[in-house]
Amino acid sequence: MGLTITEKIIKTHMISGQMTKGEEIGLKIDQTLTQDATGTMAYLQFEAMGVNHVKTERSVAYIDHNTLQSGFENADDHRYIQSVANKYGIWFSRPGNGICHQVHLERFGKPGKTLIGSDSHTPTGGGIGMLAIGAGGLDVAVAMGGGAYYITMPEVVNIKLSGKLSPFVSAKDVILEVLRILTVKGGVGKVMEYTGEGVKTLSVPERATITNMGAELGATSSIFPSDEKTKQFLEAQGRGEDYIELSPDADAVYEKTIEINLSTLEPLAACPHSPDNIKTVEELTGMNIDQVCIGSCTNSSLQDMLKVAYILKGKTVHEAVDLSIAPGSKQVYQMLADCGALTDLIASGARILECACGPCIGMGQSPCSEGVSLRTFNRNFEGRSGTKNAQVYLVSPETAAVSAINGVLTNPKSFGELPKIKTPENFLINDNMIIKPLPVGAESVSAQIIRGPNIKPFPKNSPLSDEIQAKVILKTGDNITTDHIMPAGAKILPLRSNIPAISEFCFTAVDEAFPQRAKEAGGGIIIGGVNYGQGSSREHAALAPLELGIKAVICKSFARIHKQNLINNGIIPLLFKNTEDYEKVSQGDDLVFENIKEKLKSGEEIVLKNITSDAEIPLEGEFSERERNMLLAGGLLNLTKGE
Ligand code: MIC
Ligand code: SF4
Repeated sequence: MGLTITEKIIKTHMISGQMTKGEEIGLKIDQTLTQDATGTMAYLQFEAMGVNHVKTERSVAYIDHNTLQSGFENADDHRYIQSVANKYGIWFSRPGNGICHQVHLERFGKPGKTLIGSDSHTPTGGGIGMLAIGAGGLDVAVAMGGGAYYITMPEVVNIKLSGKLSPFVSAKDVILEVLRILTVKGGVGKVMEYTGEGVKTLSVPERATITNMGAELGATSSIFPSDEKTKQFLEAQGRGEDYIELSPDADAVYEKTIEINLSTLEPLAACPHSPDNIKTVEELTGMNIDQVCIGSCTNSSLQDMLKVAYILKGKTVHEAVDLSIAPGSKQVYQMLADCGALTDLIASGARILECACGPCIGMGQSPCSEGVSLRTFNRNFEGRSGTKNAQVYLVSPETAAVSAINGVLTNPKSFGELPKIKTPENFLINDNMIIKPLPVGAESVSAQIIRGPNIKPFPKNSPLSDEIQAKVILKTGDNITTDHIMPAGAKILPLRSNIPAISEFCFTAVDEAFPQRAKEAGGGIIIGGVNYGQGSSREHAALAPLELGIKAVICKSFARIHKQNLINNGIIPLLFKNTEDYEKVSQGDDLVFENIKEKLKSGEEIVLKNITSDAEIPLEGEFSERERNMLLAGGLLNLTKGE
């Protein structure tokens, strides 16, 4: 039987398990990446593992999220990460060099390799034919130490592209169409593999826009073949030797096939507050807008920026609109300057931001009250922009730029002509902002780690007790995101390496009193609905609840990375066996799990007793043996250290 691209990469990297759908498999990881908002924790955990040098082919630490330095905290974190990187063999991409996924694609990504990153948009690397997966910081730390990364053998979905995008319709519209079809839950447990004649019409950066936002489907990853276009891109990046050809076998078997004809797509928008709430731009045309933001790891390539510059050339941003633009990397920024396109952006009145995540993670540019913001980003969760009642629409760079001039949401097709912007023959290569680490040796062993006062040890769990008795501290609805659990933004992000301090903000987006209530009760249990923990990979959404004494989360279904983060930290993620039993538990109820330790060990059914209502509720735990052992030990670090 023929293999898909995903299966081919898995096959050459599998350390344990069977390639049978639903089985746990262990993968050898070739490359890792971290960013600064999750990196400090990942490196503190790496240090705790006592390994003296990374064992991967390439590990890179990026500084791109916490770049607003309104106090010492973020700058201290950057110093800490730089010193760890230097000592342990990790390449360091300095602040100003760009967004991790964009830079990784340009300078390090290699077809056929595995990459895990402590950021949910790591699958951007699938645009260049890598099997790239978002993971928790602890998983990345383990992979840096040479350990396997475990996933459930995914189902592979074939997204077969035909035709060719019309002018003003872009890669962003392709992934918005996929989100319309599959929704934010549609990718769970799956890898989206793009095939078909239409693939050849898309450049690597366009492919990367699509694989990037595959994260919003809840997918394990998304991947494109490695072909002539990949070769051209790598050659233009001066890395022709990294090219290998990679395509599915002619008789590869897919779980299902979704056909999309690129020629028939129209400009689309994801409406508030979910990336799958899709309408055509035409339907929304004429809507007043207050702000436009262009950039983020989804849409900040040179190609995207050149299209925007072409549209803005000789125009002025509408007086009702505030436009900001953040190029994705120093390479993109400098090339825009060299060809004069930056002048067009500046002249139009756009506010040029540094090459970083910026507004995407609420680091500045929060919209006005009830403001309508068009963003080329990938997430429009409520409050993520920093303004709770803002209305964020996700659109393509073309739609964003044309609308910024008109002051209302506009179908970009009305603009007129747009020349086809090709990948340049040679990108400008200057890696002067990437620091090579010390080679392993006496110097690296004695190198000092710089730890500022904001860097506090991470919370540690203890081995599981025989019985858990606790209160329901919070009951939530469906689709709770990690932005709800652990909000980001300029005020909270500087506390990413200080768990006691950041936990004061845990769940405050949903319920201001949560941290206090949890502390007063000495911890407790959370009840959730469907797709609990979707969105970001932030481990803080498990570490802060751990700090507040949360023992278990019971819900209807979990998002993949968050479930893993809970297990890694010894918080038990359980499912209602019958989803209607969700109704039998209320906030404030007293619950007990008798013999939980024995039951987890033996795999016997876990029954929850609701003391308050006297109900008995059967639960399910979907765990591999390795995961059971982690939960019994109180988390992955305890298990690794044999505690
Ligand atoms: C995000 O887009 O939400 C982030 C910030 O990049 C996160 C990581 C984080 O919370 O630090 C992600 O997507 O994993
Ligand atoms: Fe940064 Fe936004 Fe991309 Fe997350 S989604 S990595 S915050 S640009």
